[in-house]
Amino acid sequence: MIVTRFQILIKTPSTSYLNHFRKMSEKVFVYGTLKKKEPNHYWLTDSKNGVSKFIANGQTCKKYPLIIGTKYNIPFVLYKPGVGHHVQGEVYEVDEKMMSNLDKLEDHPNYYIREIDDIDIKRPGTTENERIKCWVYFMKNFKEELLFNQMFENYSSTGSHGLPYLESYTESTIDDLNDIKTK
Ligand code: PCA
Repeated sequence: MIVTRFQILIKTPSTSYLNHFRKMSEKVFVYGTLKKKEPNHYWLTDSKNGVSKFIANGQTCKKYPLIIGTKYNIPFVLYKPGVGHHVQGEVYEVDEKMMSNLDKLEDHPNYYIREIDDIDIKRPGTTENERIKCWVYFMKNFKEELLFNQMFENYSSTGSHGLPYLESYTESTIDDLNDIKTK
């Protein structure tokens, strides 16, 4: 039997190669310490955690309160649509492994709750706006008093607010949860 170059080409993609693309299906919008130049960005770029690919800068379609809270100066988007600003952030495409490692970092679903929301993006090199669905880490069941905190549009740990993220923060304790959550 004669095997042509064409036959070799169409046979080439291995199953793992195809799976790689199939699994890069999750899009996540990050607005806090996971953004470029912020203290947890390394988590997204460490290949031990999985695969991630930057897609575009974006902003939430709805307004939300983005605040900095707790003694660790952690950024949260409070689940209170219509209050605050269209929060600025970055969209990444991630594989399942990275998604589950991000969930570990964010302690979903104990601390943050990951939900799908509408994000408006402009892909690099284009001028058109596009509305896409992305996962977002929200703070739900939060204490109402958090709404008195300053609300930001664009988070930076080193902003003029003077509330740098405390990197020694690793796991939320029950006390930390009680600081911000009602249940
Ligand atoms: N990390 C997640 C949620 C808040 C945070 O610090 C993020 O960057 O989107």
